[in-house]
Amino acid sequence: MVNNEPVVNHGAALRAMMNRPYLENPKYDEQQWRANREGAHPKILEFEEAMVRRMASLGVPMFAHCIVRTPADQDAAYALGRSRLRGSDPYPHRFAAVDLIHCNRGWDLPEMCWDMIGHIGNEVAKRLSIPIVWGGDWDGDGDKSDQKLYDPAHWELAHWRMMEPEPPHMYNARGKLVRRE
Ligand SMILES: [Ca+2]
Ligand SMILES: [Zn+2]
Repeated sequence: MVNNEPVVNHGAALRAMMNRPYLENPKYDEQQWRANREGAHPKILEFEEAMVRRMASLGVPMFAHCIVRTPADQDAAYALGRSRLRGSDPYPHRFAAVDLIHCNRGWDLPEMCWDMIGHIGNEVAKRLSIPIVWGGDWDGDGDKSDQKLYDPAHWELAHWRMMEPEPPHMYNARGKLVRRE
């Protein structure tokens, strides 16, 4: 059996991402509520919340840069070349995906850091029993050379293509499910 687990220097990766004082900065809190959560699937929000909290416990400030994109947002992302999908296509950020980035460095992290984030995210998802797909290794086989797109900030519910977006009125401003009909 071949061990495809990537070799990650967690100490160096962690040091490159840590910024404990920033976790107390009001800007950190402000960043947490920037993304549009309206209509997001509760499982992606549960994952996002747990992941941000887990990274903060390690001293690493992260936030959800993007959760829900409306069809118009998706068309804009397509026009800017940020996505290959149009608003009329099925697309994961309709309700089932999150882009998690570093609060100070955004996407600008070395690959060893993304590897560590990927590893921790998969652990968090497993603990919550949420089947998740990471954009740093889409098929989850530990091999990053077998994919066309490397998008390590991106996480999506594994079976979103078989799910329906929930009506937005069932959610409060923080994206929490408030009632079911
Ligand atoms: Ca792979
Ligand atoms: Zn994404």
